[in-house]
Amino acid sequence: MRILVTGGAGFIGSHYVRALLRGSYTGWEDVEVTVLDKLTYAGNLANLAPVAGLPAFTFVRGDIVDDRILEDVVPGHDVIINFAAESHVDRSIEDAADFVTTNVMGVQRLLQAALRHEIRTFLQVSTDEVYGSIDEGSWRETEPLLPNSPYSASKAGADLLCRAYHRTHGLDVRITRSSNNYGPWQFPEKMIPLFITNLIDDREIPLYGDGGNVREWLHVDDHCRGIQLVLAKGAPGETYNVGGGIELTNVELVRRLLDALGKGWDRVRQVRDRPGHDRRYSVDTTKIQGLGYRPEIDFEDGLAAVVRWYAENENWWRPLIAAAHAGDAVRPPHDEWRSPTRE
Ligand code: NAD
Ligand code: TDX
Repeated sequence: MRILVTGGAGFIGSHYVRALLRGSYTGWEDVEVTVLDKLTYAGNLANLAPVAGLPAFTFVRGDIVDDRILEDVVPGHDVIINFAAESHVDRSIEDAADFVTTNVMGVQRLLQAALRHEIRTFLQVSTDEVYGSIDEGSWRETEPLLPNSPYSASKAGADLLCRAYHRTHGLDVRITRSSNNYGPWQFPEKMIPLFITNLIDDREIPLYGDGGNVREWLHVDDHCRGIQLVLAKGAPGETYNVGGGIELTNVELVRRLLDALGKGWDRVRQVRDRPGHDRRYSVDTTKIQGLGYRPEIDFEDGLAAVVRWYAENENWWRPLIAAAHAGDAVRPPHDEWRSPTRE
């Protein structure tokens, strides 16, 4: 079986590829994997170093929007798993153009190529953010899509295109909508790795608004296991939520990170809120549980391991931070949100 993993040099895609090629998924030990990745600021070949020398692995640098690349790469694969995306909400608030290009147009080009080359199954990795924000209860997959950020709007657009390619053309498209992921190799712009790396350096951590926003945290390994389950046992045209079950306010999470790193609340700088900041995400996972899914990594253990990973792998993240400070490929989020609202 030949699997094309787009966006496989990023945080979640590279985790999936490493797990797959390590033989973690029963029945899928004999696969060949191609990673197609543009290597944006978030894509990093170091994430794939553990599998780079394997005969079953091929890397191609390229853009999912580029039809010529897709014509070269897609034929001969049985499955496409699309992780490729612009993924950071703050960047989408600064300028959403790349989000629309990659997350909407790129997915359409990929779906069209999948159709042309008779790909057996196309799995789109989506997000719980497409549902919007929910004060109480949890979303089923049948809830309407009410995205609030340009990022989530672009992901919702992709989900709708996936649905349309299934309904119109009969393409076997499956969608997973996961809650917030955490784990090693996550680019230090997302909350958990940004805060851990800042705290290691004894820098302040910027907490948006009142810190009462709630996120549901899922270890990346559990997310990838959910994706694999949907590939192996899911049904064409269906969407599956993938959740972790642990909901925390940002303040509660910050307290855990401060404790883990032996720091006090004086490291927290409360800054202006993210515009359009979703208050709470929560997914109902009854449907994927029907396929046998349950998260395996306890949040406390998982978070402690992630803190250790960043402490032990400074050679991975320091160059990324240095590039950010040099104003290179990585731009910090909008300055205004970082200006202190409380001293
Ligand atoms: P990431 O930003 O770490 O990685 C994205 C990868 O896609 C990078 O390797 C990048 O180089 C590549 N890429 C970007 N544009 C491309 C293009 N035009 N062509 C080819 N490659 C391109 O993101 P991530 O956190 O690993 O997220 C992966 C997927 O999972 C995304 O689709 C995201 O929307 C979704 N998701 C993420 C989370 C989360 O908490 N991180 C939660 C739910 C869903
Ligand atoms: O500096 C920060 N300060 C802060 O208070 C950052 C970066 C974030 N936050 C808050 C905003 C959110 O309430 O922390 C929470 C988590 O923020 P992010 O890590 O930016 O994640 P989020 O916006 O929830 O989106 C993430 O989960 C769903 C991923 O980035 C998406 O790709 C995924 O789809």
